[in-house]
Order: sequence, then structure tokens, then C-alpha cells
Amino acid sequence: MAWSPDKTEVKSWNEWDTLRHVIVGRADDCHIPPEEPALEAKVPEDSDMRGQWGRRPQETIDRANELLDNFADQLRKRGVRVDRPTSIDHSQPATTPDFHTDSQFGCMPPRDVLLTVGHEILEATMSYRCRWFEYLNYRPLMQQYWDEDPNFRHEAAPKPRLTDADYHPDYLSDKIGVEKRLQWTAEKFFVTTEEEPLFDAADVLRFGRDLVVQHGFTTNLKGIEWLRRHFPDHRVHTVNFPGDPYPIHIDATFTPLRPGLILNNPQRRLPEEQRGMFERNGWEILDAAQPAHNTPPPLCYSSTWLSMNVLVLDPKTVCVEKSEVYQAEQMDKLGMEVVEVDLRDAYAFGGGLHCCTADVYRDGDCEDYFP
Ligand code: DAV
Repeated sequence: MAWSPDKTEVKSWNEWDTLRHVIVGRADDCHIPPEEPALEAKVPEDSDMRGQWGRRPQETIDRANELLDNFADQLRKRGVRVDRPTSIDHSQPATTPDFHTDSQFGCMPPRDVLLTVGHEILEATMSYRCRWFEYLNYRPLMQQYWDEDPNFRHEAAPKPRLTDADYHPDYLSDKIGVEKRLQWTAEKFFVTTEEEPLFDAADVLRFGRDLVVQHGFTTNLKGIEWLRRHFPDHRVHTVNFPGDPYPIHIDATFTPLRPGLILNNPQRRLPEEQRGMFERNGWEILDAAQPAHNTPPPLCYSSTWLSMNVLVLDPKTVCVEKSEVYQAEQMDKLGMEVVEVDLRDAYAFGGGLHCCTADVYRDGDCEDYFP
């Protein structure tokens, strides 16, 4: 049955079929959280964020909200239904029997927390203490979908304990240096241990029957095994990208645009031995265009490669950040219509156009692209 704006239905099997209903995050009350093991490993040695924490400056919150509101309006004008989360108070400390953190993170980006697979939305375990309660920002929407769609499966992965046993102490110095980090990621020695299953939703890409999951700082092998057991009708593939000294989240590294075509970050190429399933099935893996910027904006966790963190609206249409002119040009040459979205001043809140959204409904069914 065709999608109707008057009826809520949760369904999305991949990253590219026509988008009908989406969640766009909010910058409200976002914090730079205090130091904690997993977060320290992600912040580059020379970052302006080292040693800082607290509520983000109000003018940056207002500006990011303005851009996110505009993006939501742009999507609505194209006929996409857009829902927004309800921010909790992120200044509240979080304490469990196992850990304490003096503040939380924010209501951004939803892609990190919510994994939509078919009729299910799964709340990820997360791997940062400051993000343990982040799912609460989305619970009003989850409850609404639950009430309105009788086929919606609302699931939550087991909450991790996040004791010190979850993190390798070797990683917790600010003087490691990029060379050492690159060696460690090539050896698949990451900040998180295999104490218990850990994953962020943004480490997962959906290709119909196949899920491609990045092993890195935010997702460990037990997390991937948990996903494999949780989705028994899917094939779950583990990938890693040795060129990334701070590997969190797959969506500035590997970007499927349509069946048969993926952009890959040229500094973080998928290793040869992991390309088999794509090559055997005639998929092309292209190097993404260079970012337009040499540095990320101030107080930003992410790299300049948010250039390739695009949101595909359908196999011929893609949202690209407005200043990312090289990425837009490449999309144009690939035959895609480019929708320009001004978002760079919101990057610091956790990412780009893919990050700041989470799928609720896309057309299409669960197909097997890698038979
Ligand atoms: O390149 O810093 C950002 C991904 C955010 N979801 C990077 C990864």
C-alpha cells in the first residue's frame, strides 16, 4: 500500500529508497560533556575541545536550531513528514550503580541512537556514559509511533554497564599522536574492549537483507554479534577502515547512494579483502570528492569528511551541505539532483545531514542486493 501522510507507519530497509518520514534532531541544551574514556579517545590531540566542558554557548545553540529548523522545512516542502524530538535536561548528571558523569550530551544526532530496520526502531546501547540516557529524547516519538502503528516494533538493546572494564586504559592519554592511533586502528585495537556488547546506530548501514557494520571506537565485535543474533533474517557484515585514526560511525566514511553505487572516503578505504560481496554483485565503490574545508568548525567532534555525510532522498536526489561544493559537483556528475542545505554551523552538534536525521519511513521492501 502506498504511503500516506495521514497514517503513521514505520518502515525503512535501506539508505536510498524514497524518504517519506524522518526525524530531525534539535540543538536544544546540547552540552560538551566532561571527560570520560571513550570520548577522550575521539577528541584529536590538537582539538579546541580538549579540557572544555559545559553547556554549549547559547548563540551556537540558537544558530544550529535555526539551521535544523530550516532543513526540516526544506524537507517538508518536498513532501517529507518531519518529526522533532523533545529535549531532556542534559545538564543533569547521570548516575547508575556503575558510573557517574557530570552532564549529558544532547538531542543530536538521532542517527547515532536510533536504528530503523524494517518495521523496527532499535535504540542502540551507545558507548559513551554521557549518552546513556539519550534515548529519552526520542521516547515521546517512539510512544506516538507505538500508539499509531500496530506493526511498529520498538526495541532497545541491553543497556551496557560502561564500567572502566569497557575501555582500554592505553588509549587514555592525550599524547598518543596520530601515527600510533593509525597503527592501532589498523590492528583493530580500539578504545573499547570486548567486555560487553556495545554499538552506536550510526555504525550500521542498511542494504536491505544486508547490514554493514563498522568495528571501531563506538562498536565492538560483541555489539556486532548482538546485532547478528537480534536480526536473524539479515546477513551482518563487519567492516573496518584502517585509515581513520578516530573511527566512530560509518557515515562519513562509506556512503551508499543507490543500488550499485557507494562513495568511500579516500583516506579510509575499505580493505581489499572486505570488498568481495560488493564486487561479486557489480557494485561500484568510488572515492568521494575532497571536503571543501581544511578544518572542522569550532568545538566540533567530527572531521572535515562530514562533506560526504549526505542524506539520500531517493536514488536520484541527495541533500548535500551547501558549502561542500566538490561533493555537490561529484553528485551532479553521478546524475543525482543535488538539494543544497545550509548546515555547517550545526556540525559541532554531532554531525552532518545523515547524522542529524533518523529514518522513519522509506518506500520499498527488503531486497537482496547481494545474492
Ligand atoms: O569523520 O569524524 C563523523 C561521523 C559522525 N556520525 C568523522 C566521523
